[in-house]
Amino acid sequence: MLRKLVAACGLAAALAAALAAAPALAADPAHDMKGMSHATVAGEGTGVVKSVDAAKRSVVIDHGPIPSLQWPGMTMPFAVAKGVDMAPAKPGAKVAFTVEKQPDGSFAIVRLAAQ
Ligand SMILES: [Cu+2]
Repeated sequence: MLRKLVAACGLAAALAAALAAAPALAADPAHDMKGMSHATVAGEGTGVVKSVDAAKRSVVIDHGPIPSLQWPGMTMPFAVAKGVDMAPAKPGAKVAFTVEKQPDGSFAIVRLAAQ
């Protein structure tokens, strides 16, 4: 009986915590709407690095299809966003990456990892 009561209390505490957390998520509607009007356009891809220009933070990748962007496979250059480690970008290396549409309409790599 006592054990049941403790369990019930634990559940109540968990519920209270969940309820307390929920308003925190909804409490920033302005931020939410901003996120919606500037919806991020991004996609995940994999491919083979063809060439790298470290100084220009540019990498040419022969990438497979990226369904979320409705891109077929192709070889194309990408800018690599500031702060993204370019170490995995070595000619001939297989990489997995995330591209994100920039304000100017171009796509930049925002995540780059050896595959
Ligand atoms: Cu492409």
